[in-house]
Amino acid sequence: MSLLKILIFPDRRLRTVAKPISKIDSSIVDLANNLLETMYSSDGIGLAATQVNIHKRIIAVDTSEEKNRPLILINPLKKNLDKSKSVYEEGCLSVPGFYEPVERNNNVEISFQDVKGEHLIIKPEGLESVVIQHEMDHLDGKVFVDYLSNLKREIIKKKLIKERTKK
Ligand code: GNR
Ligand code: NI
Repeated sequence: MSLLKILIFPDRRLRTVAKPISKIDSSIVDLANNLLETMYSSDGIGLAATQVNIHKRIIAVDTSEEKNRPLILINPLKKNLDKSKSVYEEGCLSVPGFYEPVERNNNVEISFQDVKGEHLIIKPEGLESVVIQHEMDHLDGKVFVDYLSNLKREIIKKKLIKERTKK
């Protein structure tokens, strides 16, 4: 297993649209394990391959208290089941130190493949639903700051660029 380096906003590579995974082989299983290892070691509850500069449609999620319920979603697709939405204070490993409210759908159905290539459908609830939608945005080159006002986003951008120059 290996720890992967996480891209920090406003890195343009976070804007890349990831490609579908056509063959789920051992290299994809390795990538899944590396995403989980990187997510856990960064204290994240989700991680998209886009964030580690790998532009394939695969995400890792674990919203369990004990951090013992790893979930890997390959080629995930979302269907909104109704129009009901909630706001949640979101953070992102690619936007370290900033937490802002984002509105997302409550009731979604996610179809995906697992690491065995099996086609599955889940209806996630609560935080898990928020995180899966947040991760799927990454695969489309979207970051949660895109939902904020231009002013808020520009302030966050300036601060993160300044942080970067310190390192
Ligand atoms: O670790 C994370 N926490 C989090 C909190 C609220 C809403 C979404 C998230 S996802 C984030 C990890 C991350 O950046 N995934 O892309
Ligand atoms: Ni994120």
